[in-house]
Amino acid sequence: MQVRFNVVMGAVFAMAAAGASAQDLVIKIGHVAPTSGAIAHLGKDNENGARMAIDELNAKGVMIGGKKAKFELLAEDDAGDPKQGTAAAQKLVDSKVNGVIGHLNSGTTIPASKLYSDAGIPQISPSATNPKYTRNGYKTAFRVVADDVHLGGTLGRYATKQLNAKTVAVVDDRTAYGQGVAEEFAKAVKASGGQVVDQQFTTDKATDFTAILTAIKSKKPDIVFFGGMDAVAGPMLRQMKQLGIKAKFMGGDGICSGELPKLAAGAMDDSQVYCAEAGGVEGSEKPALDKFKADYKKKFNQDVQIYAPYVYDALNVMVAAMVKANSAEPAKYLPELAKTNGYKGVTGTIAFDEKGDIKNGALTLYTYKGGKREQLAVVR
Ligand code: ABU
Repeated sequence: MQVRFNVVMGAVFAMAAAGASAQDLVIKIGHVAPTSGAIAHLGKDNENGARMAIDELNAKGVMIGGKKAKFELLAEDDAGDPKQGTAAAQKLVDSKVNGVIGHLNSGTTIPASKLYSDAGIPQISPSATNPKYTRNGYKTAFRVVADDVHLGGTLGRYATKQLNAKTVAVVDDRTAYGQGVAEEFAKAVKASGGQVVDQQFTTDKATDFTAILTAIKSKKPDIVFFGGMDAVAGPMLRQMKQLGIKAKFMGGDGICSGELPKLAAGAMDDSQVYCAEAGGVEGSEKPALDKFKADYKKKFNQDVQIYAPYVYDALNVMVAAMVKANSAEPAKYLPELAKTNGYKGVTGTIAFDEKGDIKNGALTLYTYKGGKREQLAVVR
């Protein structure tokens, strides 16, 4: 009798802690990103996107299985490290989350995806762009951004055709993302008539690029492409300036943040840096994204870095599938998630292909002027 009383009271206290009533259905959404380390500003941006979605869903009151859903965010920090990524994933699996939004980096998302797949837990990455993530045959893996084939390929063609580059040097940070996007960029440059005159490597923790930049300087490339994140790109731009390298600088979505000018500490000339975000909207879809950005600024007193709107959409797409299935049980809503087609998000219309990739994904090309990101074009 006493045991039963304790079990019941335990459940009551757990619900009270979650701000839920006996009639509520508590739905746990895991979120993983690096909220510590060099790209913590990006990880926090992602987490804010998830909090915004959760707060709105709870305020709106979503009914699932005849009960009012009470969404809880279980936010984990993986520091962008593959080992910490799998540890965070295991923690979420053990907590029996209903779904996961994350991780931010391809290098953490890919190994973690096996754990979620083994546990049958749907996962949507808002930012991991390495193609391998959705090519392992895991039915639980989805992403709402274009992949590195699209990113690197488009940037490579842009370099030769729009920027008229004849020669490029390519640097990557040896991460799953950096290496992948750099390879695709080099492939597209060569295929569109350009020449890769140098290839250098660094790490995602490096701060001194003197040796590789000195080697690159002697080859006089028109463009230096960097496969990696903004926290490394910023100091690299500073050191390019110190060494008198006048080449344009390009990178994928990982460098395409609002923070890059600060990280480069004034070492970016206007229209020197080009990058692409792995998504984008235009025309009638733009007001929704503009509204999201304004709401985000009001709520968090800062601008969106890159991925917060994609996190927000990923979480809402997951919940839309739960509503359609009338269940938050992973096995029940996963088939509805896979069937997502025509979901109108703030980052555009979302549909998944058979691999879990976004269909007809867009890219947004940017340059920087006066220390601010300036949109050039949305391409598909
Ligand atoms: N897509 C750029 C940053 C995240 C990643 O894929 O590692």
